[in-house]
Amino acid sequence: GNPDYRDSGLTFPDGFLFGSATASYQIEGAYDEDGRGPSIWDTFSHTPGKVWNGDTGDVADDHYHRWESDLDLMVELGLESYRFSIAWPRIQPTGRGPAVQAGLDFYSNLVDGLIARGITPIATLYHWDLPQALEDEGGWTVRSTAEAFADYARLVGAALGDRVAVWTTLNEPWCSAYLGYGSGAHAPGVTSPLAALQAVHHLNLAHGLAIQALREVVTNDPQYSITLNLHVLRGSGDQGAEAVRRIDAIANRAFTGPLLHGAYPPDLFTDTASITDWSFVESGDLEIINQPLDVLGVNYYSTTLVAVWDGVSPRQMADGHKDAGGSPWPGADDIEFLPQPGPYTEMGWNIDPSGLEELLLALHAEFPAQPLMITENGAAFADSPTRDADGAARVHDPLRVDYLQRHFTAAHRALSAGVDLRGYQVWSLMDNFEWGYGYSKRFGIIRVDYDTQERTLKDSALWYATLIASRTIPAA
Ligand code: PNW
Repeated sequence: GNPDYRDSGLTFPDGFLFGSATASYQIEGAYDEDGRGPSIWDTFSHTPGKVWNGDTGDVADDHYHRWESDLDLMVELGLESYRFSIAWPRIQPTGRGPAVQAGLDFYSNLVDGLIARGITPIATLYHWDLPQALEDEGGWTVRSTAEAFADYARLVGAALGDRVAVWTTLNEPWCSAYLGYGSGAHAPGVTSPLAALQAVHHLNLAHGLAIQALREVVTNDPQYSITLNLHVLRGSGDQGAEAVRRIDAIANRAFTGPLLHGAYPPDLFTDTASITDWSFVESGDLEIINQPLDVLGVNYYSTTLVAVWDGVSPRQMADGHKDAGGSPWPGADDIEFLPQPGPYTEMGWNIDPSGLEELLLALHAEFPAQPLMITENGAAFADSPTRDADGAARVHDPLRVDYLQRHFTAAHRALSAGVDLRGYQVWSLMDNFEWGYGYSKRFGIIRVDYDTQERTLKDSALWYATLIASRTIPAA
């Protein structure tokens, strides 16, 4: 029990899945090949001023053409699982209609390649690349998008549902709703508190409908899941507890409530009453959303410090979000987001492994029977390539190694306390398109040279390979 979490020598149980994660738009490129339709991220990244440096996912890591050699890198690391996402517009270019065979084939080959290498496939159906044609009809603000998502899930489930081990419906609906339709920092770049709350519900509904559709077509008894980026909140000042309650309602319980308790929290309705009466929640929706989850995916990077604003001094908004004009916190204009003590990653996010332990323990306390999986954790740092004396290409990234060591220690502490934690997918397998930050932030444990597409295992990748091979946390 080292209070700074720099422990080594801790061993993980057999069956605990050591893996890594990516997402389609962030790595694939080939944005107009084999019948792929445009997604909201193509539109957004091609709109001047939306993404740092005008970067786009047109080429990204060119993984669409390099997937086989990328699989071989996974073998070098000894990965036991790989979490990837499926690009909806490769399957249905307009979000509706029959499946494009070439799109299904790409993911089918990927899944076969994983299984042939002994790597468990964890497939996410939606990591933010909504077909643009559906956005043109209202996107996540309208119910018909949730219904279309179920049809898409059925097509993918029918094609891959004999081999995928874990199905994740949505990645981080918080980001889709509040950054996509509230702050506007993410595609489609809408800045409307009402639209954000409509999106929350239609994303929740899409999850439930998709699980129902998958259950109808899969044949291999997979696990069903969703991945949430729950906020680990700390309060400051006299009304710290009230500030935490407010942000917990909108950021966390707006999802865990319907998903795991079968109801939206009443305080969410009262907190947002000036924006909407939530009449878009129809009778029967909560039963659809409240599906048993075989595993709940947890993404964790940092903590959040909140206070009730005094209304007089300048309101602090050090929340680590790109300022894109709107607020990601509908109905919370009286809440401040305070700066936190460092150290920080290159994103400006504070490093605090105790938050991961706290989150896992809190989830276990609230949902004791719920298995959990860390579906993302990792860090962006501005590491750079060097050559060793023998000429070998190296990337020394001691800050990322330290970050991972401390967060694996936090996860191990939660396991030891009785949390049913099933695995850990490091974000990310390789440097990639970091959304509004383009290629300026590198989360990979493998470096990508964007001029040559050359891949180099960073020291963190070698460290992770040692952890996986020994199942024991090495010294950083
Ligand atoms: C997650 N925020 O995104 C995503 O699932 C990944 O695709 C992404 O690359 C990774 O975390 C690192 O950012 C987030 O502003 C994006 O709070 C933004 C936020 C959180 C998560």
